[in-house]
Amino acid sequence: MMFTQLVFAASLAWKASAANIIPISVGRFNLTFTPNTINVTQGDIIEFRFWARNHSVVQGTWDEACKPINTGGFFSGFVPQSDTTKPNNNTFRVTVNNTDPIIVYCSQNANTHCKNGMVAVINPRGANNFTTYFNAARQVPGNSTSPPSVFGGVFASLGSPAGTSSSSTSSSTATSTATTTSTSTTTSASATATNVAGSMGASLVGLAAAGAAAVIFI
Ligand SMILES: [Cu+2]
Repeated sequence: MMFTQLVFAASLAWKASAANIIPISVGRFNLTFTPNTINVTQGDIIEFRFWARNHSVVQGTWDEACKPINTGGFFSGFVPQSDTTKPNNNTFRVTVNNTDPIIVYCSQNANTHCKNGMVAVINPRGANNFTTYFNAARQVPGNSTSPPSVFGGVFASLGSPAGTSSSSTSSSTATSTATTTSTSTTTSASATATNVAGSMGASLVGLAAAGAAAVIFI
């Protein structure tokens, strides 16, 4: 009896802590996010799945289209994928810390993905919606901007449970110290477990950028 109760309590605790993982496909259908508008609740995890070509996800600002938000946010780096039949196994997960509208754009400048409409809005509100940002992005004169390094999310294998992160991105052991560097404030991205993976991803991205940017997947 005691044991049963214990198990029951444990399973409840597990359920309470399990976050929803909500997928967004990046570049599955040409230069788009699918879906490009989505409502999520605080604590949900957005899982960006990278399809063919070489895309990224950046949190944008309403002030200037195709530019990163000044405070907080996230950047996945570029995640190339050559297989056109499935997404890269390495997904980028961002925990939503509040219900404010969150802009997402792809910062790939070959074929100016952001300007060409590769944008999305999470939790739109009023005029802060997909159409507003899409139209603003169309007016951008040139390239979009990528933050200098990966941050604000974790890389995790497709299908892995919430709370896990991929160890395949790097063999780096720089863990605890990196966690405290940017505790994001207002916006959206989780800054808890994130920066560890952020620094791991950065090295991955460095490789990817060097190898792939000049080559094919755009
Ligand atoms: Cu893109």
